[in-house]
Amino acid sequence: MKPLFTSLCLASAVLLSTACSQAPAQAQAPTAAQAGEKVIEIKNYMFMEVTVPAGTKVTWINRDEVPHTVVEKNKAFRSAALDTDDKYSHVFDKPGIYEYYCSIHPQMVAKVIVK
Ligand SMILES: [Cu+2]
Repeated sequence: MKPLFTSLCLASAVLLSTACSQAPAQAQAPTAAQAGEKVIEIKNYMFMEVTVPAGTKVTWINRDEVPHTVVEKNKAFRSAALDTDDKYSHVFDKPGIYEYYCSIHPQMVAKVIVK
């Protein structure tokens, strides 16, 4: 009888500790809702400057009748030539200031500030 009693005790101890350790694992992470998507329209040979939280997906849309590109100064990202209404997206995971320009019209400069 003694071995059976011992194993029953062990089994209930395992059940108890499992039930206890599951509770904190089910708590939800509260940070996921902050990052979203931000749209930048390229218009009249100009970008828009934006400030976004880390994790944001930024999408550029070319509203001009000429092609533009989106090229980061330190090559963090680089789009192909965007024709009218073409889009390009980049997800900004790390905080920082990202200066970029259009390689076809180098006077077009702007920045994305990631907090
Ligand atoms: Cu351009």
